Amino acid sequence: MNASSTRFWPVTDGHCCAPSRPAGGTRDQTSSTVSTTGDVPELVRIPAGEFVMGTDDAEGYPEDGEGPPHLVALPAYDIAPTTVTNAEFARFVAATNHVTTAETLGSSFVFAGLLADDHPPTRAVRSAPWWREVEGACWRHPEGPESDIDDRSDHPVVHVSWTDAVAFCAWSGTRLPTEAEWECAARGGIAQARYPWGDDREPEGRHMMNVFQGQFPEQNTGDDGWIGPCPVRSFPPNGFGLYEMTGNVWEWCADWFSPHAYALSSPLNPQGPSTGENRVMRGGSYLCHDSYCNRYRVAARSANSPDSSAGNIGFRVARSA
Ligand SMILES: [Cu+2]
Repeated sequence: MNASSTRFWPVTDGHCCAPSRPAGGTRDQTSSTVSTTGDVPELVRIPAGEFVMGTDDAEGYPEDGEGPPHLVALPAYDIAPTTVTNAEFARFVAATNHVTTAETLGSSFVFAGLLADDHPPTRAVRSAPWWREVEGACWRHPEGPESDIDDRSDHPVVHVSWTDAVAFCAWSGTRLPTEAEWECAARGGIAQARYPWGDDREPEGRHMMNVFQGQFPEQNTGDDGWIGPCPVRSFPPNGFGLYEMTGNVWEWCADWFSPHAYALSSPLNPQGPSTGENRVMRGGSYLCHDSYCNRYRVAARSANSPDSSAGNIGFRVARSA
């Protein structure tokens, strides 16, 4: 990272490993004008049942409202095995001419370590200066206008807002998973484990997800094989056959976020708070690091304003069975 190219941007704030746009604006906007005849990705059926949601893990963040563990019952639902890829999102845009929030606003947030050394000066997020506001960054140009996704068709689409994700869902006849559906899916049928595969982050020294190794944020050793996002299906699936439920990119969920959500929620198919400022994001990203933010656990929670976008936020779709 080049400190001399940093100007601090006081308007916004950094949350966890992802920066936020101020709440407001198109906050409640959902797209209702697109058709529902799009390509529906092949989804995985999660049978009706109960699971224990949340954790009191000592490594967790109680202030995020990760606990207490509580029993939740869900009807059967379907969920995508991977996050939506650039190829899938491109088909949606070709069919609908959807313009993303980042394209409308003219910028999005890029991790400084992924910018070319000769990238022009960028504004940094004050509380998280490794995030740079890059003009022209969007899903087609993840590191700004000079970059492209020509060799990233199987990568997660990124720089998509919650609003963009909901528009994709409407087109494809799907919806975002609720936070409870997401966590049930991420657990892969294993009760109260820390990760989708168990409690050991690197069983027998094997990397099971794309997160940050090294000295955050200066030096990513890429021991897991990746510095930035990786193609979907790069790591083994969980017990439900779902890929990259943790690491790689944050995933938007349907719910409004509240740290008190679990105390107020129904044990039967909870839908989250009825209102709020930020939407839930789950799963962590390639920037999560145990020294700074270990939100790559299945119970970890984060949130962002519905207009926010960054190079580490994507989504996967779901559907009621
Ligand atoms: Cu994080």
